[in-house]
Amino acid sequence: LIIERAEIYLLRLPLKFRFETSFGVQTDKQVPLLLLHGGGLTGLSEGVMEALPMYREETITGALGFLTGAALPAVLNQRFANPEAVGAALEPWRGNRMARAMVEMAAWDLWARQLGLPLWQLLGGNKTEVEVGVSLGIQASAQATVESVAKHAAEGYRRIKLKIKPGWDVEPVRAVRQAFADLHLTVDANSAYTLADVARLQALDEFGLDYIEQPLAWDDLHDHATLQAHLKTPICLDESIASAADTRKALTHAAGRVINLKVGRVGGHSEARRVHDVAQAFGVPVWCGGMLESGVGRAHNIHLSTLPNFSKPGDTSSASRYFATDTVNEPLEAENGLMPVPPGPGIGVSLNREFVEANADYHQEFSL
Ligand code: OSB
Ligand code: MG
Repeated sequence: LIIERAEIYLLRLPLKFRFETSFGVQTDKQVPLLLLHGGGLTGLSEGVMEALPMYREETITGALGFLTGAALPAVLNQRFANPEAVGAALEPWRGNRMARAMVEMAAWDLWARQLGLPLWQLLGGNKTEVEVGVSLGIQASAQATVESVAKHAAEGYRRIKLKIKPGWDVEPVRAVRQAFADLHLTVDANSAYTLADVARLQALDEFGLDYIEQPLAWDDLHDHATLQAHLKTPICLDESIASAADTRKALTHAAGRVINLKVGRVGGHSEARRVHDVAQAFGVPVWCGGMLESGVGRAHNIHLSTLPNFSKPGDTSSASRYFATDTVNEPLEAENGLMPVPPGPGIGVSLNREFVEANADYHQEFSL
């Protein structure tokens, strides 16, 4: 595996919906793309870092500096045995897992394309379609929440996740549960609560939620363990899990009972597989989260979701929900809550170069 040349694109795509979370309101999505060229083929990846460090600490400008100043020079024009070795070349550097993931994931795609095999087979997956749910932003009222849930449940999504924040939690959950007694329902607080809110979070126990996602601080496994001991509902960790080591520590100390696994957050597919395996050893299910990715990131997520311990529906809902035009040519649409794995070599999708080129705020090419 030799990477001869790289390109970075940065685009801003308008979102079809207003996405409100405990962080604030989002109406568009900045999409960093990495192309790695080698042997006449191209591997693709998408970064999940955002403009500002709201979700975790990484930012797009920080990633551009790290990629151009350190990561890309370290991997260009060298011989690697496999994509895992590409990721290992970036291991000496602290943090920056989202930026490292861009390089590692594009290397996986390039390698799979060179071998002529779909990524899911190389990762060790065993499905040709994966179960998906949907993540719904905070709505203006309980009534509007119930209507949005009704629409998406009717589309066949296998689980509905509601974003919550202090002051907007029990009311929408009660309204949805009254309307849909049997729905697989979850909530995601994106770190908005503290241990002082334990009574409020215990009040959610009566609604039969599958899990409560990331109630407490992004960097605080200890407080999550304390909270889990006071809740009947399982805690699902998202922001707090950046590695397989974090997963081991979280599960050893019962800081949660479910893991939201995002390949971009943990540094790439190799580390994602290790997180998956650690969770499996603890008997803990994982599911594939999302970061409002365009088609490139979405295709990676779908391939990863074919591993056996992805035993709960993920957040990779239909691409057409998010964007009028996607970064890839192929539609990525779920039907009856099942997302087909894009067939063909690598991640199975091709870049919509014309659209990407026309919408790029930034484009840079690298070779040594
Ligand atoms: O916490 O899972 C999250 C989107 C952006 C940042 C964080 C999160 C999310 C989502 C949306 O919940 C998942 C998706 O539809 O891609
Ligand atoms: Mg989350």
